[in-house]
Amino acid sequence: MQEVDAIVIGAGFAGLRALHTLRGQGKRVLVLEASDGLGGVWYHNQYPGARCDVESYDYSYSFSPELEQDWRWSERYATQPEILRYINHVADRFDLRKDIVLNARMTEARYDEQAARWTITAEGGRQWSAHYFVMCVGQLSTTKTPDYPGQSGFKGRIIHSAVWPRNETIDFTGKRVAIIGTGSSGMQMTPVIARQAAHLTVFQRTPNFSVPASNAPVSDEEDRQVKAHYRERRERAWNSPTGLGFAVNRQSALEVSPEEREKVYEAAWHRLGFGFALAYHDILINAEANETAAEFIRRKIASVIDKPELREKLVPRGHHFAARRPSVDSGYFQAFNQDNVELAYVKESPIVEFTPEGIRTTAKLHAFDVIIFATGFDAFTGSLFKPSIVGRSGITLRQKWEDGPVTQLGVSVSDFPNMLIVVGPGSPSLLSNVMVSIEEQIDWLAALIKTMDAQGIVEFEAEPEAERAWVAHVNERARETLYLTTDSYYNGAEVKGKARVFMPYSGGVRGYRRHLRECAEQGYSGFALRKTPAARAAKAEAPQAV
Ligand code: N01
Repeated sequence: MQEVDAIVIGAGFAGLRALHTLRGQGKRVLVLEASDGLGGVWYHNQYPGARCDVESYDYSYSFSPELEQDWRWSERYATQPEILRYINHVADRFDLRKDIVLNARMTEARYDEQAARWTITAEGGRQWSAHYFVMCVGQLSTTKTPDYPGQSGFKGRIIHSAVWPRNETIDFTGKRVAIIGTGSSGMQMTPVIARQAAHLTVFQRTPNFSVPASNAPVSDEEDRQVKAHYRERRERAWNSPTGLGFAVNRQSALEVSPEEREKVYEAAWHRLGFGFALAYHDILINAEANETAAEFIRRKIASVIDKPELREKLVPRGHHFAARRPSVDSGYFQAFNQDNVELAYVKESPIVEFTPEGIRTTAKLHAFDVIIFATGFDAFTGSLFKPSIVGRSGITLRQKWEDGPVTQLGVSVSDFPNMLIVVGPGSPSLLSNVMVSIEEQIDWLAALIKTMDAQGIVEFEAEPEAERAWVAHVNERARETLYLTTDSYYNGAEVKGKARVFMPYSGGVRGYRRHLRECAEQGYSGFALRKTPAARAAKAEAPQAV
């Protein structure tokens, strides 16, 4: 069995950063990646129209000023192929590939309490032993696919947006296509496929809020400007609520005149994308303030939809703006003005079954050649529960989190020493520019490991009392927001039977950063740091049999 200092699971943005950083500290690191390529979600989500909804300059690594200066983003919001090129460039530039094992799906991680080491097993039985175990598996990588009666009998092709066929260009020309789901994936795909397909039917269950991307090519002058002030931009992102690089309006939406508000919203609509939710500081915490934004967006959406009967169905109602993840689109609503695009509103006419020809709803039979599930993910915990992660005394992570995730600072779990979860539950993760959160947590882990090395510590472990306090804090911050007012993947509603708890930390990137810093400054408060593994110490102290 190969022995290393750290095993990292997943070769997406987080895994590559963990490898580079820990290796830079002299550690022997190995990344195990289940698939045959680098990039994580950006490798798998190759659906037409896939692009990031955080600006390219912010959705990129900050650890290397040379990389920042050399890489030239071509668009404000990078497409999936461009992001994948960036990831591969980073892998080559920092010579990461030699420490990445592809096609190695971890099936089990088991903690050896006496040795304070993890044994990692991959499919096929290959094993590794590591002192540190770092889970970088993403929050949106375990797909969710409905199972309708007759589904397997459909004669055409079924594809999930997040497991898009690679090495194949799917041509929708002349095809009758269905998209089920209107989250970010469905909304991004719709206008692109609508331009190709003979007929496109979008199955909508919940109309989603969306703000236009206002995407554009990056000019040389813009590129020069950003690069001349990149540090300041990063500082702004690190000290912002969500890790986006623009200043946040500290005013309340309710303390300004309707005319002034309209002006602010109008400007945000054309420029901020996802950041529209920060046009006023109380949009996410005050229902009345939120309604001013929601009403503006509804008006904007309605204004681009030609058919009045469609307008009624597509305009989002019934939940607060951004209480569920809104989308950032490029012509989603306008696509419904095309004659070849149809809306099937499944709340009015539910899907009854799949037939060999297509989908039968309570209203009619729709015939299709291709059906695309854009139905999302088992978020946050899906990929953490897939393998068996076995901690102290044989307890699995799934058992430990039966009633919902419990963490210290969103990075560590008691009974699972020397394990770190990157951008998992209890951290800003999906409520932040995830790149900021990834780098933050990995730098924090790297500093912890440095301290451990310097002090001869072999085992770190979250303290249960600190975990209880952190979970209480996460819940308290969530209660201050509007996130709990509706069902979403933020609170476990996306999968039947899943623990219904609020998953991410809504206290903001800046606030979270302060917690991590204070923890380190206080000698890693809330963590036990041990020079002898707890189990070995307990054994030594136990009375000897005579
Ligand atoms: O998934 P989702 P996604 N019948 O869970 C519907 C990130 N992302 O892949 O809302 C009919 O958001 C479901 O309906 P409802 C981003 O964080 C980022 O689109 O549950 N419909 C919903 O409409 C995003 O939030 C980018 O009622 C069914 C949709 O499927 C996250 O990934 C791009 C159904 C699922 O929406 C997930 O996005 C893409 C059923 N049985 C994704 N089951 C960018 O950076 C589910 N639905 C731009």
